[in-house]
Order: sequence, then structure tokens, then C-alpha cells
Amino acid sequence: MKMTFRWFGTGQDPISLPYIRQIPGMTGVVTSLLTIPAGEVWPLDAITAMKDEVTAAGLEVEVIESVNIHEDIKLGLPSRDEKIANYITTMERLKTIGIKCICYNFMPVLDWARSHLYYNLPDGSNTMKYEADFIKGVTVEALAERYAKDADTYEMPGWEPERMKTIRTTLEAYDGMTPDTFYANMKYFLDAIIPHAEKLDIKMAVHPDDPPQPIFGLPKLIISHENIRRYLDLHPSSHNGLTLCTGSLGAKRGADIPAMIREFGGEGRIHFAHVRNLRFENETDFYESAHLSSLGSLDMFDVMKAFHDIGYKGWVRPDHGRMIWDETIKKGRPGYGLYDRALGATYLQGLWEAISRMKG
Ligand code: DNO
Repeated sequence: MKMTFRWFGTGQDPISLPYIRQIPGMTGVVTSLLTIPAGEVWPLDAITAMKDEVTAAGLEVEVIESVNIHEDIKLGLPSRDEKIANYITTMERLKTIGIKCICYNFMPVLDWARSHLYYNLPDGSNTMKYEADFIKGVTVEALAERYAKDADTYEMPGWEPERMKTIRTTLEAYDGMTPDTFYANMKYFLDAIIPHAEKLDIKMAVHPDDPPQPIFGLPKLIISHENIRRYLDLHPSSHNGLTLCTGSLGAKRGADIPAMIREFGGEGRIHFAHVRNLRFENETDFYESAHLSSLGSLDMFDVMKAFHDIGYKGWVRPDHGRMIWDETIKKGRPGYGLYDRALGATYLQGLWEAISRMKG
């Protein structure tokens, strides 16, 4: 595995590249151009500038998270062809700087959602939380407002105030969308881009829906073993793969993450991994705990062992962390402070070293 760190880019992330470089074992960052709206072609000069900046800091950039998919593609509108063509041009440009993997998601309208961005834990740290009843009782506008206030300087990806202006219309566009239609729209996209991904040798890695249950009446499909299988089968190519996110998939009680790693990873379909823990408070509610197995509901040893057993050579990054040691919103986006993710990265590498050495 290759340990990496998510970095949102200059002006978008208060954590500096030199700090990231000092995290033990860190090989590179996974990043994006956050200011380019979904559906538009990424400018080559911005792509090159990003690459130069990361390289100058002594880090690699091989994974992009994310190149977002325009809503017209998800909805299957006639205008999707133009957006898909733009997506392919962006892929071609990313190839010129050596990108090997693109993480993206097929979540309708919104990216990941939580009820609380800063939930206080007894040890004085704070973390993100998901409370199902809270989400049921809130409007999407009210939640967006809460995020805008709590996330302060930094917009929550997928919840940008600009997008929120037309949120009702976008939500309504999904009225009556059946899973079959949604899968057909996914297939249309995959059939168009995967041949290019093969030619460019860029591994496409879909991120599961987070949380793994419908919210605000929106269909959520990439949430379980069965649905991931269906998604991968829509276009059977090793370049049509998965971002295995333990936190997203693991938020569904009973999900067997190590089994998914062994199955999908064993087939060479996992290209990128987000490894983090969470702690269930009841059947549906959870908060994002520190990465350690003893502090959460997921067993990180079993997760890393499964990756090790399949000979995983792809990218891994620690995922959401708590805010600790006086970290405030000014020092990191929600879930993306420096310290707890750095601790997570070293812990995961410790597990990896122990597993490797025990196998001799
Ligand atoms: C959450 C992240 C997601 C992910 C996108 C991929 O923290 O894992 O926002 O980047 O869904 O497109």
C-alpha cells in the first residue's frame, strides 16, 4: 500500500504541504481543483501548477479526489454528452501530469452528510456525528445553513451555497427516479469513460454513498456489497473500480468490510482506500471516533489484514479525524484536521508493519 493524505489545495486547506510531508511514511497527497464546477474542463495550467507545487514540496500526486460528475449525467439528461466529453478531456489532461487514479462518486445532488460537524467527546476533542432522527427532521436548506455557519471559512464539498440556491429544483429532478434508471445512467457514463480510462491507464474508483441510506428522499445506491457488485458489473473492466471507504460502508450495521476487501480487492477492483473508524451509538447513529479499533466499532486490524492478504498495492489514506490539540475550524476543514489524521496514518502503518512481519 501507499500512504497518502487528502489535501484540498492552496487557499482551500489551512494545512500546508510541508506539514504533510513530515507525517511519517507519507508518500503523497490526493487532491482536487475545488473551484472548478462539476461538468467543466479542468484548465491545464491549473493542473500543472498544482502538480508543480506538490512536487516542489517533496510529495507525489497520483490520485485525484474528486473529479465530480455533473448532475445532468446522473439524471440522464440529453446535455450529459457534452459533460461526459468534458470529463474525458479532464482525464486526458490529468494523465499529462501522471495521474493514475480518479476517485469520484455517484451520489445524487449532495456529497456526504452529517448531523453535527463538531460533536464534543468526553476527552475534550470534537468530531462529526450522524443522528438519523435529526436528519429526518431537518430540511436540506436548514442543514446547508448549519454547515455554512459551522464550517465557517470552508465550504463543505457538495454543499456549496451557490449550489444550494437551486437545491429544490435539483432535488425535484430526482422525483420518481427508479434504481433501474439510475443504474442505466451510471452505465451510460461508464460505457463512455472506461474505454478512455483504459487507454490512459487511469483507474476509476467510485466512492460509496455516505451515509449508506437514503436522505432527503434521494436514492442512494452504492451502499452495500450487492450494489457495488452491480455497479462493477455495469462495465466489467479493471479500470472500473472502487474506493473502499470503511467509514461509509461501515456505517451500515453488519457490513462485512474485510469480506468486501477480499472479494473486490481480490479481483483487482479496489484502487483506493479510505480507512477510518466510527462508533455506533445505536442502530443508526454514530460518531467518527479515532482510528484505533479499541475506540470504534470497526476492527482496523481485520481491515488492514484483508488488504495485506490480497497483496494490495494501491493508495490508502486515513480518513476523517477528530479535531484535537486546540484545532479549530481555522486549522482544518470538518473531519480534515492535521493531527488525528496523522495519528491515523501512523497507526495504520503500524498495523501494516506488524502484519507484514508476523507473516515473515
Ligand atoms: C468525505 C469524502 C468524500 C469523497 C467524495 C468522492 O470525506 O470521502 O467527500 O471525497 O465523495 O467523490
